[in-house]
Amino acid sequence: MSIEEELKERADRVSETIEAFLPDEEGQLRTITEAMRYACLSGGKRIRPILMGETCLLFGEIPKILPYFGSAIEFIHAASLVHDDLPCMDDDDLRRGMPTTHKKFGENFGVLAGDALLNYAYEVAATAVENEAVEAIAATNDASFNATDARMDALRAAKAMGILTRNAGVYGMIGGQCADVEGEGKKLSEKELVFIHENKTTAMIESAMMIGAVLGGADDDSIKLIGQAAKELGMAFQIRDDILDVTGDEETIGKPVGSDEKNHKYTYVTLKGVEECRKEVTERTQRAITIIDSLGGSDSFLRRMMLWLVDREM
Ligand code: GRG
Repeated sequence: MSIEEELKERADRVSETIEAFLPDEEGQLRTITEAMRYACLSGGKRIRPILMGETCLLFGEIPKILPYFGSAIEFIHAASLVHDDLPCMDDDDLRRGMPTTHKKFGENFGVLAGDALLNYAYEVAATAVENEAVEAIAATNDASFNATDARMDALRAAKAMGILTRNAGVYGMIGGQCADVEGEGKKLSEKELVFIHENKTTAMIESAMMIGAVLGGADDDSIKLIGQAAKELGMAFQIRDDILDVTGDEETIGKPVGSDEKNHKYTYVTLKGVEECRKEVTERTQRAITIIDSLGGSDSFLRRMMLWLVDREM
């Protein structure tokens, strides 16, 4: 099977999982639930949940709460795309080859669908944390359970919740977006660009991989190393995104090419040119791969996926 086929198989499984978590379209909430489902179920590579699962497998088995966190991170990602496409942000009409959520449901429901998905992500993740806490308490009163394991699972769920919320927030993705908006139309320094990329895009890649490591039972040093690898990968991923915005094919990437120029965005490509950017993508990817190899991942799907991500055409 090719890497694309393997990724597609995993992405389809993620889509089934998130579809099962999403609220049904019904009653007075029909429009908002339809918009939430549209924003989440109209394509997408699902790389964050897949990265979470594959990182988890480097350290242990997939625990039963991972689908909650995998779905939650995809809901946050979808919310961010819906808001990013709004007229007050990038004002884009096309996403994943389809009309953007506000184009289909109106600007008001674009705002509301983003809000609802962001909150729904936390509702789903909080359910996992609550379930693990209930099990840990039950285990202390029942000799047939291993209370220490149950308490560790509860602690890991709480840690995962912390990572999920922090990395999406003002000290993560939202903070990066704020700096991006303020930087529009300005010539930025490399330091300013790195701040934007590290927060707007990389924080969510970091969140996915670190949550995977935590839920897989990695020790603190390994979690830190995964964080470093994710930072390199996330930066390489965003620089690749900047390159594709200039050199990509609209049909393959599913959104308009030249969106950064249209929005007067100063990107890595504007700063360094395409060739220098390609070099940086390779170097950062190599550093990320070296870390994954040091953690025993030299034969892992995660490693192959990372190489594909930074060389992708979509
Ligand atoms: C409402 C949660 C929330 C946030 C508001 C608008 C905003 C703040 C943040 C935008 C962040 C953003 C859009 C970053 C870009 C990251 C990026 C490169 C997205 C493309 O990710 P892919 O390629 O997309 O994984 P698919 O379509 O495959 O899912």
